[in-house]
Amino acid sequence: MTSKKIPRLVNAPHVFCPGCGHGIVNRLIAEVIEELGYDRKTILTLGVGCSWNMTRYWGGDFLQAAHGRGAACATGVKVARPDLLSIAYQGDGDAYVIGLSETLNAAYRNTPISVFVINNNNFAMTGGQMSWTTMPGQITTTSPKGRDVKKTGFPIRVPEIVAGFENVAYVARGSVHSVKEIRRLRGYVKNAVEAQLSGEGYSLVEVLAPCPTNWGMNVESALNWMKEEVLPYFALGELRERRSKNGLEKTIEASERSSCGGK
Ligand SMILES: Cc1ncc(C[n+]2csc(CCOP(=O)(O)OP(=O)(O)O)c2C)c(N)n1
Ligand code: SF4
Repeated sequence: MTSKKIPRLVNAPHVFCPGCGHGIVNRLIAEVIEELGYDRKTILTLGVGCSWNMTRYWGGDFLQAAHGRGAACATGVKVARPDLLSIAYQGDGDAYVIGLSETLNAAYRNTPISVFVINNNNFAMTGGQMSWTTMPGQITTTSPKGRDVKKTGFPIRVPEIVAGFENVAYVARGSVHSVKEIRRLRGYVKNAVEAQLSGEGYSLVEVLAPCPTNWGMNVESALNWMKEEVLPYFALGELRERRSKNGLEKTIEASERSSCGGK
């Protein structure tokens, strides 16, 4: 039997609750960074939320952005040190509610950063408040009778918005609810990082993840709830596939030609 090597970037056991999705995604990101030889050339920008627990065992360089400012800080890192890999790691409350503007602006500019958003359908660290990704009818501490979509709107699908921006390099939504999907997610993480390293531009990978603690469920029922309620609403897959840098340059040239009447 062969044992799998733990990436150098993971230097202690994780500290998330049992059944939490964060640890799995952290591990995949660490594996991909190491595989690509960037474990000493990466700056991780962490959002405010349970993602901050990564600092307890992350063996690489990192900073913490003020709530919602992850994409803005990761942009600053990239501008100052374009030779480094700049990754933002955030929760849905951080990236999609408080920091929606920063998230969309970085994507809209096609800034070459890789953004990973853990969508666990709530603001977890602060005790399970409703987020814009909270499911219809979902009970949270601020929707104790279940989310009423007539009053608060339907869950937001940010990757679908970002995938509509013309020059964005890569957008995908993965999940950690099964081994098969974890394997597929590893490919999405690698694509996102490679899109930055090859100069194609901005990438966003949203990851659907369980938060058994704030959902008030055991691990098994949390995974079942994901399959029954969350996955039918948040479709998995690549929403914007990578194009080669040349392909992107051709798109830009074509749009420049058409905007000046083909002259
Ligand atoms: C500007 C600002 N607003 C609110 C907070 C409080 N706060 C800290 S963590 C957090 C929840 C984060 O939720 P999310 O981004 O979804 O991450 P999760 O904990 O679910 O992984 C909130 C609201 C803060 N620190 N700063
Ligand atoms: S509160 Fe939820 S998101 Fe935070 S560590 Fe626990 S299970 Fe994970």
